[in-house]
Amino acid sequence: MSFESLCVLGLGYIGLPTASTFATHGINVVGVDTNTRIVESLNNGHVHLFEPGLRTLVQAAIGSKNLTIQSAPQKADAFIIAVPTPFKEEKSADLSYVVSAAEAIVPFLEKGNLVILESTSPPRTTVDIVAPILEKSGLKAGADFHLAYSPERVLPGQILRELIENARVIGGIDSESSEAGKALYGIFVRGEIILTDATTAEMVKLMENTYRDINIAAANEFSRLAARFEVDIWEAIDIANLHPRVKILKPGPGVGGHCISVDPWFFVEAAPDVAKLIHSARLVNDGQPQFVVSSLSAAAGSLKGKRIAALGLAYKPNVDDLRESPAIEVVKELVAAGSKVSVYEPYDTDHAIPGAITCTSLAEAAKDANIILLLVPHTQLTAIKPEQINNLAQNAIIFDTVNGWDRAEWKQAGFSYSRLGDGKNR
Ligand code: SAJ
Repeated sequence: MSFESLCVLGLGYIGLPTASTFATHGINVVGVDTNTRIVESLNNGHVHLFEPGLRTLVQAAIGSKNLTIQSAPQKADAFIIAVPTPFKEEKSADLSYVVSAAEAIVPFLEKGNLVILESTSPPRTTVDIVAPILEKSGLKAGADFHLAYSPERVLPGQILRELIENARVIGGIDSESSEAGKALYGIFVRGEIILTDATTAEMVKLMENTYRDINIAAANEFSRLAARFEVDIWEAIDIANLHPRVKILKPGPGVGGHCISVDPWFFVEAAPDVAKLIHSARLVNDGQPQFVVSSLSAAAGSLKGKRIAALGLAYKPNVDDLRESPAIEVVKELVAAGSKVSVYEPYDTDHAIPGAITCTSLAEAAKDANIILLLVPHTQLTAIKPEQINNLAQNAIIFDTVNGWDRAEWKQAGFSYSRLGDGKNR
């Protein structure tokens, strides 16, 4: 099967790089987003997301005339659905974007087309939800058009490389659909392409992120135990990881982002009687901002009225993505505790948190602070030296939630320095 045209629905962190990569590999791509602001800004050459290399890639794709951006789909050989699947307040999956995208394809669907769902979805979404919607076209899934689930597995910050190099899972609703998916992604994927069925592919995606969530929860729980038993968790992890079969991840203020903090809930929602470990891990990670605040108050005394410079808001280092960020939860808790919080996020100096002051520089945030709180180990934040803070907030207490700074260096400069999960060096 060969493809000349493609329609990608959803131009976020996955859809936009995917559409652009297909376009730079010679496919005629229409990128679709229902948000007209995104459509306009892309058409004006402005990329609304920060991901290393993405701007250059998008500009090359648009410049080649192989990528056009519009707000509605059109006829194509293949369609990729890459819209978000957020979760609702009660932690159930919100499939409304997937449903709308599938409905938007219906008028354009033709015999022989391929439809791929990439959005992370609860098990059986492709078969039980997407197939029936597409069949409203009068065509039969499998018999008349191909349908497959193919999860994205790329790491934000390394999306462009991983999109091409990572192994790709393609789960068709039948073997012809899997083969069609392989022919499509084979255009640029250099990693292994593994074929399976749609529900297995959905489950694989959720298992990968759930596995990581559980492992981070273990690290976070260890950090709480270390604080209790006067052990330095960072030292203990380094030693434990010398064991050839142990690889403990890093504790921190919690798990954020739109993937790992969300996907495990899809299992919990779908099978609460079974997914008990998964549920507990979620609760541990979601409780970590609270642990940061109680550890900080153990180190610095009452937080009421204290001026705190909170450094970093993104969900992880060196990205501009603030979705589900535990750093934001920490700031909210501090505001609720009566602290005067000044926030500096170098990748997004506009983001406002009610009750906190948004700052555009380190100097603005740290000036006369009682506490300097490192929440995200962005390279430019871990590069901060004690001398810089010395000039701004000489007697500040340093609290490092991510082991981003060198304890000895700060101690030597005369600062009181504490680290999350370090019960030994208080
Ligand atoms: N984190 C820790 N400790 C660690 C590692 C991470 O606290 O040792 C935190 C991070 O700070 C962040 C969160 O976990 O808040 C998640 O970060 P991450 O780098 O582990 O993962 P994501 O969410 O950026 O990307 C994940 C990846 N999945 C896996 O590694 C199994 C990526 O490959 C997926 O494509 C992506 O989810 C997705 O879109 O599903």
